[in-house]
Amino acid sequence: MKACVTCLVLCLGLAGACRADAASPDETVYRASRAADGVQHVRIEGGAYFFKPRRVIVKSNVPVELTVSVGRSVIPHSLVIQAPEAGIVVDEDLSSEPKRIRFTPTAVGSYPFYCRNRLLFFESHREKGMEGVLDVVE
Ligand SMILES: [Cu+2]
Repeated sequence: MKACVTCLVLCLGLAGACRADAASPDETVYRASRAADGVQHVRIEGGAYFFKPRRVIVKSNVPVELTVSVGRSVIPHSLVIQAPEAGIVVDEDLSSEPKRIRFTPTAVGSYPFYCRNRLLFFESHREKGMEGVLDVVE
């Protein structure tokens, strides 16, 4: 009986680890589509130290509206996308109040988005995992 309990705990632990490694696609990837208003609406939530989803796929030459917020916390966060070649330059401080950010991607490619914040000499939030990828597709 004891062996079974140990085994069960071990199995659950392994399952949990697997899930954390390869979270369900729905949570990590968001493929935007054009809404009735002609805009691709994307919701991104952030926190210490993540963005969800981590990968966002949008169509080129269709307006995008990101609605970005972070959980209530004393740690300040931001969202940066530096892709002027694709018409995307974002550098915004975030709060629990959702912030709307609009742009129209003009070039296909994979562009990183991340939090630029860092506390003193510690790792940046980006290094701690607060980053993701914006994929602009045809
Ligand atoms: Cu941050």
